[in-house]
Amino acid sequence: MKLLKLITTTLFLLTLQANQVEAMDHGGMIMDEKGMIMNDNNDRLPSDCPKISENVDITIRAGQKHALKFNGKMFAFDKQEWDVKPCAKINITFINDDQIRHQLMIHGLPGYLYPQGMFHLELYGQGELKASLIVPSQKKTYLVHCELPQHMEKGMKAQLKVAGGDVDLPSIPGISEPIRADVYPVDWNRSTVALLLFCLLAGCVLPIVVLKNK
Ligand SMILES: [Cu+2]
Repeated sequence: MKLLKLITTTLFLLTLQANQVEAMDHGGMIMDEKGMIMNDNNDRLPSDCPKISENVDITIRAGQKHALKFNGKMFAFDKQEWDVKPCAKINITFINDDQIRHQLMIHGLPGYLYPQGMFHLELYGQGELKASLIVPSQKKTYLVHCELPQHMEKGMKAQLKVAGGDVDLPSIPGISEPIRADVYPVDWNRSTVALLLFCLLAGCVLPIVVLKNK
């Protein structure tokens, strides 16, 4: 009896471990403890594409260090624009250089291939994911972004163009102007003017005092 119990427990534990290691695959979504891939497409052609026109390997890095070149931005991808041929297959390697969660989402794809028109990679911290998509033949610009709160507003926005794209999307760092630029209004009242004059005066006088005392 004891032996039977031991065998059953061992089998149960082994099954549990196997389930934890194996990534979960729910329809178009593959998920494990490091990240998630949604709507990976290696071979299903868009209805307007007789065949794949080209294979493009693209590495996209995400992280705070990529935003350093853009004033006022905090997060970014290492590139803000990609251009591929109609019916291209894009093999994406997504690398997160940060310790925080980032996503790579591409929107506006045909819904019969990509549910909700979306291709989605996500890493909960530093790491790497690989997945592919095949784009239709239409000359179009697709939004690429990270949808975590404030990440797109803080710079994690880019565009994927097919055949040169049909438009430049707004607020792409280094590429296009925002629809509404950030404004930092100053309330010019007596005290702010007085404070400004005081700072100017202090800035002029202090160096003289310091130099004289040397
Ligand atoms: Cu992000």
